[in-house]
Amino acid sequence: MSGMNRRGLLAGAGALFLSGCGKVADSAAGRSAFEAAQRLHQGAQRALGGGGLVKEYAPSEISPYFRGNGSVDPQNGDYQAQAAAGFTNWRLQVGGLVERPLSFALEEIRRLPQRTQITRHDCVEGWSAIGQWTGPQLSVLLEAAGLRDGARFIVFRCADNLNGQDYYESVDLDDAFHPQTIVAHALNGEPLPIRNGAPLRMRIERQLGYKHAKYLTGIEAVASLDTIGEGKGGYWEDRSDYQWYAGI
Ligand SMILES: Nc1nc2c(c(=O)[nH]1)N[C@H]1C(S)=C(S)[C@@H](COP(=O)(O)O)O[C@H]1N2
Ligand SMILES: [Mo]
Repeated sequence: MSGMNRRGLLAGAGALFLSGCGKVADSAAGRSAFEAAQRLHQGAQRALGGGGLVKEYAPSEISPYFRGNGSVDPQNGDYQAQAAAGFTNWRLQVGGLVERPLSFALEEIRRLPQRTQITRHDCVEGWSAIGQWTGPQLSVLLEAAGLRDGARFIVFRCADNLNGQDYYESVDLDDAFHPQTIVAHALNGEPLPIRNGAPLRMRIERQLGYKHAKYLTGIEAVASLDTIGEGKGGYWEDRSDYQWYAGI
């Protein structure tokens, strides 16, 4: 099966599990069937070669405008002051179950080995956009910090507060170490616009849009997601039917 067909097949499977999820997930039985289906989807994607790269596009295919969604101009905390200062004081903390907790300034993030990729972002709300993203691979940061035994998930902390709750997300180590999982500081060759997550945001290219945490302040290795947020691994996972494994 070609990469394209495989991806098309999986996108179809993902859409199946995502569409109408409100109804299916209403009953307890429906929910457990739904969760079993999700595990099947994850297993199927991994069995088909989940380590493969998603499609990358040509510069001519870049969307003229990459819209913002969810938080687009955080008003909480000191975000506005940080933005006014050109994010010169922004820090990205890497901690949790690591050998060496680290703290990066933006300049340090820009000096790490970089990856640039042109990919399509798919939001579960039904829109897509193609953009070129640049930043270090998350694996570079995780290897610098050194994961400790027992680390199984990577949690992303964000500066924005959406409807009164801090946005956060998480992935397993398979997605964390995937070559196209990067900490992006640039979109289409320019520093990230505020609406798209300035000054740092995750790109997790095998996953739906809500997994791509914007306004990134922290990366935390954990053994379990049970005590993070409401325990389902992400802002939307905690308060909607959006699934933690949002593979496309
Ligand atoms: N911190 C944070 N990250 C976030 C969101 C958000 O509201 N806050 N929205 C998510 C959703 S649903 C999508 S589709 C993408 C949108 O990215 P964009 O604003 O660059 O289009 O960011 C995701 N990451
Ligand atoms: Mo989204």
